[in-house]
Amino acid sequence: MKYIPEPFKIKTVEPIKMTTREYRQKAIKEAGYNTFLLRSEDVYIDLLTDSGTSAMSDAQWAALQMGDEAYAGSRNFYDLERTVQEVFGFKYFVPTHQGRAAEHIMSKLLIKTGDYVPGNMYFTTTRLHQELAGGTFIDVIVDEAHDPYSRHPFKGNVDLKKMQKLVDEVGAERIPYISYETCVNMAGGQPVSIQNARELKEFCDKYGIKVMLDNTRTIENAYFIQQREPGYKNKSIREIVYELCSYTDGCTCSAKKDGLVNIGGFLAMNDEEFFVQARAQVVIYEGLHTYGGMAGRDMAALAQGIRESVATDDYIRYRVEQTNYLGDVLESYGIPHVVPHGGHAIFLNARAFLPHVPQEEFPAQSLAAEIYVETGVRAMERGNVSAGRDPVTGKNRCPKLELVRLTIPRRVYTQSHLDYAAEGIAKLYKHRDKIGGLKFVFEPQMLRFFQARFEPLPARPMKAEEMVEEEHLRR
Ligand code: P61
Repeated sequence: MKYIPEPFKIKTVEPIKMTTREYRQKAIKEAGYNTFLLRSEDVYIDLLTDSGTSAMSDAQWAALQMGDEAYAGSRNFYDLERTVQEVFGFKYFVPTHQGRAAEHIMSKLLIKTGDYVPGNMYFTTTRLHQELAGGTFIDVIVDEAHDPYSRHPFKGNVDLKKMQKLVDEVGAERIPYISYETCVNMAGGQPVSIQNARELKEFCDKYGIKVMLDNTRTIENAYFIQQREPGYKNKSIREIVYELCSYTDGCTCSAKKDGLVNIGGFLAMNDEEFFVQARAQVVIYEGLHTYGGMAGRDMAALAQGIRESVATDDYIRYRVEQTNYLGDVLESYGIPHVVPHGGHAIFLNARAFLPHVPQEEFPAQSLAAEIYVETGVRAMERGNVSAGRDPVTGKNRCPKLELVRLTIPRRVYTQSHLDYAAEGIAKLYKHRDKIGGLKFVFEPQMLRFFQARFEPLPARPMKAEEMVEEEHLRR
């Protein structure tokens, strides 16, 4: 079968509003050309994020009713703790309200001023917490990750030569841990391989460096391992997830993605001392250590969500293949995007879509705004705006990847929604030469992409050689 049909049927529906182009032009202007600032009501198909946007199952809604809302010692805490231990294999569990809260606590506890924290590409909130704790992030992902057209099957992998270079330059004692992300978000949702995880763990053990997993999309990553890595075809997703985690010392997790819930997160680890310290921090920033910012019912829904996502392989196969479907339709229209297709999203290559808009004029930001005006679909910039400024030089970081992310919420949209989105983008592609760049009119200092405001710049004509260069890029 070419595309995997939904392993569920629909029990509740939520109406969504279709709007006119004129309406959307006004809405995006009011939002300062930033899709984060649009009202959800004004969006037809919301592909901003897969974070907290999943449709919960009937069993999860039932679990919500079973929330034990005790301040201390909620039975849902113990159930969630046991589920995390069983599925991911870590000894200790500390709940938080979402992923960045876990990152905050981990960074505060493990990083000292002047430390270096390597990672397989930056993530916005992860790097910010490392910097706020006095650390410097170092990118150690394989070079292929920065090339939108490299077909490497595991573009999320860490390059051990880059790790060795960092150890030689700064000394292992200044590297408390590596932040190891599964299905690397900023690279296009690209997986790591089990072999890479195993080798990384061996390397790090030699130097006393911890491997801390960003466990946000490990279940999606396990599907790619099952499909692509020799020896894993007959292993279940659950077995692969467990094995992958066994090559790490602990994790942070935004449970709003793979966990199939609208809110939640956690830290987990094997080291008892780190656990005791994390529990001490959680009561300062989040809440008591048996709820960490979640209601009892949230913990109940999350425990059920984690169990469901690994109970059989059907759900995750459908999930990742639905993303792949959107990529294939865009491919059939010749729309430039990151390959291989990632797990949670398709990432348009804004450099190739708008070769006439220089990176200082934020082509991906502009493209996301134009996609909204053309189609009512909301996407997210993942380029120069998201990367922010270097804290030392104050210059824009200008990443190699200048992308627009079309993110698929879990179990929410149908194939026809995705067809509609792709068709609209293909229509826009035909008159892309009319699209200009943007300039900042309001630029927050940290995580600027969330609240920044822009104004449009006039479109510069597209030169023949830019078209040619773009063709070259696509090959
Ligand atoms: C997302 F534009 N992701 O992808 P929290 N690690 C990883 C994540 O993907 C992640 C977090 C940690 C979001 C939400 C979001 O620049 C942005 O539960 C791999 O969101 O706190 C979140 O987890 C943080 C969107 C976050 C952004 C930061 O859409």
